[in-house]
Amino acid sequence: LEQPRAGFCPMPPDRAEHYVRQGLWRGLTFDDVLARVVRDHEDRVALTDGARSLNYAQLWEQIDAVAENFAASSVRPGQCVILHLPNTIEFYPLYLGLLRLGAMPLLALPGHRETELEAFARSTAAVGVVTVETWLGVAHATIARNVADRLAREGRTLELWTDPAALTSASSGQTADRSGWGVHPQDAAFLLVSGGSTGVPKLIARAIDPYLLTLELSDRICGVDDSTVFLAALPVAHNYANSSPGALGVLLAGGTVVLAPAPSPDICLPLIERFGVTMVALVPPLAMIWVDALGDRPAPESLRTVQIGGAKLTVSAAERVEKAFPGRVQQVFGMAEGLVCYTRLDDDDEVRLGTQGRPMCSADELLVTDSDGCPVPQGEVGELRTRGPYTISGYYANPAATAKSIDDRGYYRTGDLVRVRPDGNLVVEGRAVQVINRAGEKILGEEVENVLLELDDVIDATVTGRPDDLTGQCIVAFLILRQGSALGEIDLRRHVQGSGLAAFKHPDRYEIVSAIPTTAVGKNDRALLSGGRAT
Ligand code: J2J
Repeated sequence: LEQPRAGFCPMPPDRAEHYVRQGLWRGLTFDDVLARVVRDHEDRVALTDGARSLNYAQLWEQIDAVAENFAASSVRPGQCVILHLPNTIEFYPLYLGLLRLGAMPLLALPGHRETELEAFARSTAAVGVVTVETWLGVAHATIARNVADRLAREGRTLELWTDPAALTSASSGQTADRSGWGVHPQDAAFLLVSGGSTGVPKLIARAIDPYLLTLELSDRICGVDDSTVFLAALPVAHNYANSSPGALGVLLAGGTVVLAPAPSPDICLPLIERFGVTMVALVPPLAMIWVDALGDRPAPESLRTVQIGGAKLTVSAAERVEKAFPGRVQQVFGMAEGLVCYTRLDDDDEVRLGTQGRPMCSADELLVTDSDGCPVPQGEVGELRTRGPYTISGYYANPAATAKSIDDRGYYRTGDLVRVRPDGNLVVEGRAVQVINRAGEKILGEEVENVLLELDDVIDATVTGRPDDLTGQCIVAFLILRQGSALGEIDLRRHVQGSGLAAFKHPDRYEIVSAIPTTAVGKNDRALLSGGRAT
């Protein structure tokens, strides 16, 4: 890829024009919006990790330093830089600084490992990776270093920046001519990782016009303003914690973002008390862990909104969360590809606890179809397809995935099975495509199977999700071994650990079996193995 932005699938021109005419796409940059916030709230804390804080004036300066420092190290507008970062205080200066320059940041998840990073670097022709030396005991820099070494053997350079703070420190000079900086508001600005359905995650390019729309609508629907204090418990590199409304939505409204190093209640509950956090975004299993950890203790009084999304929340779980916290539960059904649905803060209890809400924008178009794409009768379960002012028209540099996921009318096939109630609220009923959803992390069984099948003794492998109280679904590997094989669970674990596969994709359990049930066409029957209903 000589021109990394060429992998972007733009909105068809007639629809783009329509969204501009409707005033949904406004041609602004994040900087335009942030500049206003900085003017009004210079001294207000924008970001804190508990130890260090940045006020809005400092945030603005650091964004500039990042843009200058990357320009000085010859990163050019249009080139991709991978951000492989946990919730550090440098995350937003780096992300927004690369955008100011017009370079294309790729938001890799902290849980990604060599397999993912290498694939990302290859498909984007990334020029470098920003990472940290270590985080919570994991040698992150080694991951990027190993990828860089492998690419180097092919004569490709992947630069490593392992000290984020050095990149946010003031640069020596100011570029006199910034005329080539920035990106057209309808062109690819940054890359997200799909939660969806192929082996190595697909990449999603997002443009500023549509993304700003999601942030502004999310802020309005979630009541975010300059008094909001948001706890980022989940990785902000994920679309949910970044944009629904997430840390970025809160920053663009002049609120305060508290970055948690890990989502556990022993870390997060004290941060909520200390900073008077008003809003938090969780995935269902995490919400249950928090509820358990609270026990009979009262939850922090400041918490007004507890968002839950990323995976299905059962009604009983929703009731338990609502009882444990003083604030209200808000369900969020979203995807990095675009569409986000919310229950509204003033919906009655039955809607808030029993549905996944409704689209955030009146221009979102939804279809519920059978497998041929024909609409099912109103109220029945079918596959959700959607298009609209902030849903992608295709995956990044991946025509095969685009052909599979975008139908001939431009609708994105979500792979989710839903029904739409007469009041317009959606209920998610399952997946049309089998993806394991472990605590909100999406794993395709085939990817893990391929790793297990590298072992000579493994004849067949099927990896599925199985219902689990803690994680929603745990990952179970069913294996058929060669006769007389002495391979045991320890060997399998060691192999997976050494494979470079992200840790969150490692099976929780291994079951050695003599046969794997198959479907009518002879494929291993994942649905049956997962103990779930066939989809
Ligand atoms: C059931 N399934 C859900 C929900 C997502 C906001 C919130 C979440 C994401 C996200 C996001 C669900 N109930 N409430 O990007 O901005 C499953 C669906 C969906 C897939 C998308 C956001 N909320 N899901 O989770 O790209 O299967 O985004 O298609 O990681 O998660 O995953 P992802």
